[in-house]
Amino acid sequence: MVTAPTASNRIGTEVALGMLRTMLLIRRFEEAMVDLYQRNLIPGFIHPAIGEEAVHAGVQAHLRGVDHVAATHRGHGPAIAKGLDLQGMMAEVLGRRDGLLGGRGGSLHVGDWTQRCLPASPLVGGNIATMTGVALAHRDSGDGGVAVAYFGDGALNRGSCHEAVNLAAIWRLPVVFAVIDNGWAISVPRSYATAGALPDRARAYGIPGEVVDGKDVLACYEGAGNAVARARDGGGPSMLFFDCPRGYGHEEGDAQEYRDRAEYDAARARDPIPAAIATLRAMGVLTDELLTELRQDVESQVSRAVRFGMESPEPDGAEAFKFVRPSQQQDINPGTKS
Ligand SMILES: Cc1ncc(C[n+]2csc(CCOP(=O)(O)OP(=O)(O)O)c2C)c(N)n1
Repeated sequence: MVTAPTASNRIGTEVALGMLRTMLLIRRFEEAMVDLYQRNLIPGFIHPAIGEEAVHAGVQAHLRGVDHVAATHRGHGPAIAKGLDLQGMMAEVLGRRDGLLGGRGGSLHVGDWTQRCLPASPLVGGNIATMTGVALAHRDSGDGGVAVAYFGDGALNRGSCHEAVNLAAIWRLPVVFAVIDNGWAISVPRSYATAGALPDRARAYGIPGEVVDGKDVLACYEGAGNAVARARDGGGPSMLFFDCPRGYGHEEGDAQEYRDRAEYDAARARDPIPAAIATLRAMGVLTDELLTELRQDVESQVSRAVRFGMESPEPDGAEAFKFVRPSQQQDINPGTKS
């Protein structure tokens, strides 16, 4: 008798639990960051991606060390799923000297070149063409690597997005364009700014374009599996459209007065973490004890990161311009010039 594959034998316990761990880590890191921000301890802006954890956990479960990811202004999820150092990340968000970029980049540029997670791009859509270039480098070096570019539905409307996806398609580059369709670009609803159905964008380039439930980690895992394998095997790019309604403001502190309460509540109710927990329980791979253990481990990692970040010194003012412009690597006192 042939039995239909169940979620547990399609995915495997280790991968399933790994994805849950990633989701919990992203969520706790961002909750801790929001708390620090509300206490005025974080300079600048933060753009949490609470509710988008399943996308990064599902996509990045397929990645290998050689692969690259690039994030948007909501960059903590991809960075954590890539395994970046949590303490260095938290220190960076706090603008401290031990941050991954010496505290110069903050939340909006979080990343680590050495881990192949490009510093996030606060220029909307700024990473799309970059990742087409990274994919070209992977193809030419023959290292078997894949590039994943995350961006929002708003970024789809940048002209540079068209150019980059078109090039990736005609050159069959190993890149996955992962569109997180949260329905909004700050206060502009997608229906206002984006014509047509999203998968038609992919069809126009002759590449696969699949809509995936971005709140369902197994759906994200399976959707991304095909796209990553296709890229790795020389089949060229794909576009995935993760349906992921935004249950939060654009940035922390956004009062969302432009938004209908019922729509917000409905988006918020679709929380991928309880959904993943229920699925893993149904698969028989998650017990109460295991969940408690996972949560405790995540809690202690995030608390350690917060403590490390808070104890890290402020950056040295004399070093502030290092890396800003090549000529200023030596010139650490630009105020003396006209
Ligand atoms: C080139 C550019 N234009 C405008 C902005 C201002 N801006 C910041 S975020 C944002 C909306 C982005 O929406 P989307 O790409 O859907 O991502 P989301 O914030 O929804 O995750 C805009 C317009 C910017 N940062 N860069």
